[in-house]
Amino acid sequence: MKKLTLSLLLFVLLCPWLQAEDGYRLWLRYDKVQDEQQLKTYRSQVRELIFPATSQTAMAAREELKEGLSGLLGFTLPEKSSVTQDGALLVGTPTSSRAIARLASNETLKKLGPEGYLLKSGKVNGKNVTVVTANTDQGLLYGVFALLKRIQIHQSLSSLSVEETPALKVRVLNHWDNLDRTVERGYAGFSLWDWHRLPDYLDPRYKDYARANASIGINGTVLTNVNANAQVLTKEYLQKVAALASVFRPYGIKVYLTARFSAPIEIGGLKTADPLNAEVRLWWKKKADEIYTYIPDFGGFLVKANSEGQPGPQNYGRNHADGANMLADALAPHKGIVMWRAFVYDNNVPEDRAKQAYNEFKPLDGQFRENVMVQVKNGAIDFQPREPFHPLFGAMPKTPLAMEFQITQEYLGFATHLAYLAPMYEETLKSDTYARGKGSTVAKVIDGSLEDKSLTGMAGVANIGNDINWTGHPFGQSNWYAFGRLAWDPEAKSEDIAADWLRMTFNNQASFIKAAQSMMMMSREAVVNYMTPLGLHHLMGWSHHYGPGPWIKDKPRADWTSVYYHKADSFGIGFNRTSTGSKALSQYFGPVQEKFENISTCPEEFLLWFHHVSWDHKMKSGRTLWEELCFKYNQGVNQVEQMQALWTQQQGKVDKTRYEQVKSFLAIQNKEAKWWRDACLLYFQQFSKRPIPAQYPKPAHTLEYYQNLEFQFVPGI
Ligand code: BDP
Repeated sequence: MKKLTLSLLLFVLLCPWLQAEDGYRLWLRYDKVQDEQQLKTYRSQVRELIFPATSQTAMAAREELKEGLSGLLGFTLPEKSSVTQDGALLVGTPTSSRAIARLASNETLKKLGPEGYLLKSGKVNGKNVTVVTANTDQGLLYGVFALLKRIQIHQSLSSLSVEETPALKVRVLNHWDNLDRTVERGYAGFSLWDWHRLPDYLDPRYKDYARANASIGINGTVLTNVNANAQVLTKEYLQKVAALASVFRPYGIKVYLTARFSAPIEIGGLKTADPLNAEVRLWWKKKADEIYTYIPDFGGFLVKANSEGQPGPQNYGRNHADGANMLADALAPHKGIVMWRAFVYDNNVPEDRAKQAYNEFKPLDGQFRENVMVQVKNGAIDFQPREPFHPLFGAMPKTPLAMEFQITQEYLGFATHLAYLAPMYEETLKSDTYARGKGSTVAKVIDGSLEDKSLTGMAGVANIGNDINWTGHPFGQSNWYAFGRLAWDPEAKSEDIAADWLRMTFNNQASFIKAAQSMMMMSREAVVNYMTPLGLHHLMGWSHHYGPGPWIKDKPRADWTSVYYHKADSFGIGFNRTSTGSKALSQYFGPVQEKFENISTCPEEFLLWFHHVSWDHKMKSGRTLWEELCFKYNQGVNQVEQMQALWTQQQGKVDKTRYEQVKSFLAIQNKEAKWWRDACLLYFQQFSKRPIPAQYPKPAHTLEYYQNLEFQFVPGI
């Protein structure tokens, strides 16, 4: 018996995937390669390291590589100054290493640009070597992470010839973090930025945060909420920001701040913030100069103006270009940029909210300075579980447009629902705008290739907080990871990204990867189905956005209610945005317009987004619209049940801590999916006056019950 317990204990100790994992290490775990054969091969291919490093970035890369390799291969790699044997790993730029200068052709290096890298097998002094090279140390850092990843996911190191360059220039996280450490729409604890203890105390997490971002190619971070506080632009806070910037700098991560438009009044003592006023312009210029004395590589400003009560140029009768250009002029001497958000809509404008950003911005095309990007949300309404692509993409050929994705799951179940968002991002990126004929995808608009733009970018509203596992839900990490991968390569595939993330975050067992990957791939569609199927949108609870609230009406702003969007009545349901309705479709290019305008060609997943449809409308399945709605809501719940079944089969294949946590969260997701289904169907049934088909479970409670639920302390507000 004793022997058995001992061998069990040994077994557990030797199987890292069964040990406790708190998720802190994210996808950078670097545990020893489990497959003996694989390990042997890697050990024969990586036997010594030659990595001349002088810059902070190169030193950070070398440290990462040494730690990563010693974890993965289980021994400390000897460091040499030149190649002495087969299996040498040679890392450097052509300037730092002569051997590399000889190996990498000038042509290849030119293609790599300032951030790309090359992994190559070759020979130096007759010995087999693996080379990691780039034009800059930042490129080297990315190359080092790529090499480590290959080992983490058990890819071969033989006959390597991998060239990678990022498709987008600015790859940033947007933290909606407040100075009091609350996080707007953040569901993973408080802000990572410990403003009170900064600049003197540098939490080690800052470095791990930077490592994680660099590993996926993220090269910038906006530290503060778009609903901005001018305080962050004061000397006291700039010193704190500078301290964070100093931790991030070696990892190639620039710091950006949100600029409150009224800051000249609030902290500058001026009477106005009019962007055409000389004093105001001078104030911003001096402010920018001051910022750069603290942070010489400061990235620039992100601005939310004249939106949801935020101040902006329109307060002074000026337009968005006037506002953006004033800030751009202040930043230009320092090479800073402005990311000006297109998320604007006004309750007092008698126009479909979905049309307002386009109406506001399209006429300004060509009026922005060169260092301005207009940052457009994923979806003309607001980051819904499924939205058609924003009509601004393709509509402003003279202006660089950046994509803003939401990583935090404000509308997709907070940090308790498992929703892998890459398929949603991919769906949008692949959408064809037809701006320059067929093939003018959103990806091509934002990567600048469609209109030959050099300033390009993608922003992701972060889901990161101070929870031990960073994102609250262990699978929330995959969305952070996927965002970085897609910002680097907007053509990357969700499935591949999921598999890579799973391998690095959990393990390389084929059966586990297959099951967990299929669970991830179905998860976003499940959420769409149990929350807002068939093009429905904006049905969530009032203000906190938790749970269903299709009945929300009579609030101070109509465009914050649900009835504004679903328009359910005795005839049917859905928002008519065709030529007989709000005409929002006129904002899209011809072929897109035509496809959505015609109810028989409009994809059913967008049906109620664009059409007000009769309850008896025949769907492709042969069901009526009402029956289809019942089907979809139930399908969503069934998909969560499938996800639960898939996860239960993984018991013993992943560590107990994360296994149990995911299991519990899936149970919550199941409960809440049923809540969404029952509440929405009961509510819509009042209008359809049709029964819920007998094959589906009856709602657990009455409509009144759901309508009367109240929640006091919901996270993320
Ligand atoms: C909405 C959020 C709100 C944000 C706003 C924005 O509910 O908290 O401030 O977006 O993006 O979705 O500015």
